[in-house]
Amino acid sequence: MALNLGIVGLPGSGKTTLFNALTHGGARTSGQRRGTLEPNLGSVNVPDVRLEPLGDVLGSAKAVPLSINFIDLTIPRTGEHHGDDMSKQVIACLREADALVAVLRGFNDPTGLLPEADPRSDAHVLLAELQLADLSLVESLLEKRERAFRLGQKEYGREVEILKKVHACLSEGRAASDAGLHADEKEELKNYALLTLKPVIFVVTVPETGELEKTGRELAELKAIAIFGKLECDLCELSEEEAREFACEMGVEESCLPLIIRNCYERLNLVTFYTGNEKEVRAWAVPGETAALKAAGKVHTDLEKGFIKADVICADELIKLGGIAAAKEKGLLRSEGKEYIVKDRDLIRVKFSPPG
Ligand SMILES: Nc1nc2c(ncn2[C@@H]2O[C@H](COP(=O)(O)OP(=O)(O)O)[C@@H](O)[C@H]2O)c(=O)[nH]1
Ligand SMILES: [Mg+2]
Repeated sequence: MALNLGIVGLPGSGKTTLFNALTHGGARTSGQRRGTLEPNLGSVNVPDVRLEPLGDVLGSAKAVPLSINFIDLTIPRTGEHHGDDMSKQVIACLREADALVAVLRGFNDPTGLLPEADPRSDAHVLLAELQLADLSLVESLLEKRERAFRLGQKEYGREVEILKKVHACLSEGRAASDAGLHADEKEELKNYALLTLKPVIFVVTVPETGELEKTGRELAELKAIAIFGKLECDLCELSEEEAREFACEMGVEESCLPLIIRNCYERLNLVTFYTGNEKEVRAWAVPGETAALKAAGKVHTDLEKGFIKADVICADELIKLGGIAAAKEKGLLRSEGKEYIVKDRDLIRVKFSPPG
């Protein structure tokens, strides 16, 4: 199952350029098509140095890395869009997003149509737009649920209480994540995919010369990552070696894909685990503190339903030992139950009773 990241930002902030750099896609940038709200979709594999050696020791025919789906979507300022219901459209597109990558423009618009770069102010505008989209959704939900509750559908009582809390928070201009909801309350609202409940990773697209330090300092409070969007996009046209040389010359230490992946893992507190047999070895990501049973369910619902136990070993250890047989011999393949908390780099083989 892939990780879904929504690239959001104001028009002209460099989203499509970043999207192209990340996916090596050829989506048109807004210089070429200003004003469209059509999202771009693209997918990339998460580079993983363990996957191949792990496949080798397991004798797997193929290796399947974790993939990340990117969706590139413009969030227009209120009043700039003419669609009938912008907030619904945006929320629908970002429903599946596990996190948002918010792109802030740190370079000055070459066409001069946009105001001078002010990433901090753009961050406020962007967050305000996300809050407004949520507020509009929560208002209409609250109205419907309160009416249903008054008319006797008492099962909505709890949801109404939670929605009221969120509504109070959003109407004060704060994010739903500031409403102090407990995990089970968030779970209750899960289907509504509130944008301001999603983790946000701020990215500033900086000019190729100067400013970086200043921007970096200013944006420390947002924990923003600075990237050379345009430069990295241009690097896609070069061969790998040329690109590396050029990036080195320009002082780009880490390219935007690994940088964003790393931040995403940190922010979402993700751990990687592996499954593997002769057919394939595959990487998965789950939030830290996930129990083996839930992780098994991520792989396949049958594994969760019929879960008996899981054989577990750290992938690095298995690679060093050279295979499952050696691990068993040395007694290093542990047998764990459903409550076992999955650790980063675990290889997990679930024993289950097939349904039916
Ligand atoms: N100097 C500079 N220009 C950029 C950067 N990222 C995007 N641009 C330019 O800004 C314009 C808008 O970029 P685009 O990716 O279409 O923005 P979007 O509307 O957010 O998708 C294009 O002309 C890009 O070439 C960057 O990191 N540095
Ligand atoms: Mg665009």
